Amino acid sequence: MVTPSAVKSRLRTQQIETPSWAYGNSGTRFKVFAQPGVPRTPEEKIDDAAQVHAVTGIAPSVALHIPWDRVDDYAALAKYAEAAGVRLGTINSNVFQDDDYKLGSVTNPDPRIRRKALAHLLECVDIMDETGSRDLKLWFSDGTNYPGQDDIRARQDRLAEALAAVYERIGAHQRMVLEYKLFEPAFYTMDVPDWGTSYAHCVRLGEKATVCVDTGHHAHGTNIEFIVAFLLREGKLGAFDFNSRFYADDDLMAGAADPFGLFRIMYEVVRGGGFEPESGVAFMLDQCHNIEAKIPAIIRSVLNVQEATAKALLVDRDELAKAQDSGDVLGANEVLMDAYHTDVRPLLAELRAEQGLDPDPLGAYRRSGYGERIVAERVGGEQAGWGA
Ligand code: PSV
Ligand code: MN
Ligand code: MN
Repeated sequence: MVTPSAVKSRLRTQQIETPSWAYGNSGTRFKVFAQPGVPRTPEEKIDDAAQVHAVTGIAPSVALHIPWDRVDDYAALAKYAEAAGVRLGTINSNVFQDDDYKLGSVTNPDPRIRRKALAHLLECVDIMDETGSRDLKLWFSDGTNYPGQDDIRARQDRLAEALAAVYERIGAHQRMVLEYKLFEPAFYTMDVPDWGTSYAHCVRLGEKATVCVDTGHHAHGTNIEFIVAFLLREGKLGAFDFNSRFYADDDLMAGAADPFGLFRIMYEVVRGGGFEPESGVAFMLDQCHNIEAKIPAIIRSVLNVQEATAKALLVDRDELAKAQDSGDVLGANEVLMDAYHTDVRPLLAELRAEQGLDPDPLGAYRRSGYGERIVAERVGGEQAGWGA
């Protein structure tokens, strides 16, 4: 029997990192829709992230993307974040936006471009030293578009070489998390297309290298919770990039398209010990809000992850094990579905009240007037955002 107070006490430890780029303007390759009031600087993105934390209580850190969040003094930026009530989290490297990277970054056939990409990754580790960040997130857009375009094996060798150089550089308390993606921008081969490729590289590198599961980066029908269970069992699940998708890498609000899928993932996280703070699994959002208001959408996403987690924690694992061990197929399924069908919103409202938060985070944000204030104040200047 799982008690509501046991669920609440575990939920008190939850932390979900929000991505700086989700606060800025974004769009698709067809159009970027500018919204009034979006941040013009990394500091303003941090201010927005602090609002999300203030009303949810579970989003205490913000991930940076370099060079989108380039500043002269990262230690000062870390202090700024602290004063705003959040901290700087994962550093996301970006070796996909320069013209030089047309044929790849660390796997490019041209050694000059490989050196340039590696230098960027190493610079990201320097930045981590200044911000105090634990994790370096590596995502490579590298791949090929046509059969025969480049040597698939040679590209793996180049990738391994770059990863080893970064691994060598990271400190004892730092980690690298290697993200994979099935396709896009490359459409024939991606050099890190799936969890298996990421896992194999991470195993070779050592214990400071783990896999990042971005929920939008799989083929249709992929059982993501199986991947989660497997990686946790191997001690190789490092991080999540949560978002929701219908078709490809849609980057919609986590839990929007398939809340049941998010629940199934969170159940395996809980089951495999990934929800224990010592597990080191980082829970991050990686989203873009193209047509909806950004800060409320990020609040909604954080709450969706929290709701899925509450339901996962509600699963009566003793009852489940009994049903599983006795081969009671329908009974076992019912235990899981009972938890999923529970309306956890009253429990979460109660938890927030106990924590001195408004039970209704979205309402609290709307009533704060912050949204109107940033529209009035943030006029002029370049709007920082995806690709800025
Ligand atoms: C790539 O699609 C990705 O998921 C990676 O995490 C990038 O860092 C992020 O999106 C932003 O482009
Ligand atoms: Mn991602
Ligand atoms: Mn993505």
